[in-house]
Amino acid sequence: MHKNIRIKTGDITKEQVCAIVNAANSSLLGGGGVDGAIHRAGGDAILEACKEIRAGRYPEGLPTGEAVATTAGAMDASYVIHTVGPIFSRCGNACESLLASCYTNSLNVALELGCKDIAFPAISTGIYGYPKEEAARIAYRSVKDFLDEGHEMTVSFVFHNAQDRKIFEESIRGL
Ligand code: AR6
Repeated sequence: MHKNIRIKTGDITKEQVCAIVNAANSSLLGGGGVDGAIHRAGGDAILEACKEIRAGRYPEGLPTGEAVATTAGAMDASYVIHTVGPIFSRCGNACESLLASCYTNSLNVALELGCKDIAFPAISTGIYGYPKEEAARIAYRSVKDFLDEGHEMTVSFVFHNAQDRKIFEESIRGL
């Protein structure tokens, strides 16, 4: 395990880090899963900031694999970095590179914000149906490659339950 990677079980909205990542959809206007939890915990300020992003930089919605930052509203984190994971049944040959882009682009946004720590949920592995084992390997490799470039960042993977955490830990063994 890379020395700057942490694996946790819990609610990502409670993380006391500079940035938490949201597994959003391209509308940026909220949804279920971790997206719903983040908007509920952070309050209206997040939705307002997302609407501004839609009105400005991304009128057609945030493309899959891209990442943008907003306030974290009432949460302890300073920022939410919204990224859109691929829908597994629709991404074909591009699934792996799109999911890797979610992690890499989110990390680069965190870097631009001056963050030294960031927490990720298991992007695309809920409603978007990405197989958890494969998603784990892609997530871990993307983060490890970024850290191996020498960036100073502590990265947490936060799983909603112990079973998902176990799948992740077993899937990345030996990487
Ligand atoms: N803390 C940490 N992880 C969580 C939390 C939480 N509070 N809540 C759920 N998870 P999903 P996706 C886990 O479905 O697959 C939304 O409607 C969950 O157990 O949230 O990328 C969006 O608006 C799972 O392991 O995201 C999009 O439309 C992981 O977060 C769509 O779902 C991701 O599951 C995105 O689907």
